Parts: sequence; C-alpha cells; structure tokens
Amino acid sequence: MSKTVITFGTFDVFHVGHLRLLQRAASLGNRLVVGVSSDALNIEKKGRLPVYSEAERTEIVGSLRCVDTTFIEESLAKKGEYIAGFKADVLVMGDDWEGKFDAYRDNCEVVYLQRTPAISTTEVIEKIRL
Ligand code: C2G
Repeated sequence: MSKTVITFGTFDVFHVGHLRLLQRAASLGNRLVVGVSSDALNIEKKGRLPVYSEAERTEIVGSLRCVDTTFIEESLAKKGEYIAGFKADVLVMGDDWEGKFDAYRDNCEVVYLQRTPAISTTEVIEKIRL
C-alpha cells in the first residue's frame, strides 16, 4: 500500500538539519516528494535571494537517496494544490511551523517534526563570513 509524504523548504546551503528532516519524513511513507521553494518565494519568505539557485538546490535535494521527486514550490498558498496534485497522504514540516498547516488536516495527515537544534542556514553563512 503506497503512502506519499510531502514536505517543503528552501534547503539553502544544505546542512544536516535539512538532511535529518528529509530522512525522518521519508521514513513516514514509501515515497517522499519535496517542494523546493523558488528563488522568488524565498525572497518573499526570507527577504533575500538564496545563496544557491533553485536549480542547484533542487539538484542537491533531488540527489538524496531518501527523496523520490522534487518540484518547485512557487507559493505557500498553493500547498493544497501540491498536496492534491501528488496525492500526498502526509504533510511533514519542521516544528518551527507548528500549527501553521493544521488547515490541511482535512486533506492529509499533518506531522511537525522537531528541528535539529543549533544549525541553520543563517548561522552557517555567519560562520563562513568570520
Ligand atoms: N529544519 C530542521 N532543522 C534545522 C533547520 C531546518 O528540521 N536545523 C527543517 C525546517 O523545519 C523545514 C526544512 O528543514 O521543515 C527546510 O527548512 P528551510 O529550508 O528553512 O525551509 P523553510 O524556509 O522553513 O520553508 O512551504 C513551507 C516553506 O517553504 C518552508
């Protein structure tokens, strides 16, 4: 019986926090679909262009053994369409989004996973700057 998991993110300057989220998400089903935020969406979310382009970020995420399919997430508001389009059974997000996507509980299971502490793209960029 197939169980599709879907998750979303920018995944800029890829790090173990991203990896562990994707690995744990993958373990909740037998197909993992990842919406990688477009460059334009990242500007909306974080007020800046990502370090790596959407093509590079998609290439990195798509190369992971635990990821089956990637697509470009154009808008946060299209989540319902993406979930329906991929017939996702489970939406997984890190718990920094706790509660934000409960409205999709009518469409699929919604699971918030604990973030990996003490690592973020911003911190990695700051460290590299030093
Ligand atoms: N994450 C994590 N641990 C970290 C950093 C990130 O578990 N130390 C998780 C986040 O909670 C998220 C995923 O990794 O579920 C991707 O993180 P970002 O690239 O920062 O994604 P975000 O900007 O939160 O985009 O539609 C939802 C948005 O596109 C999510």
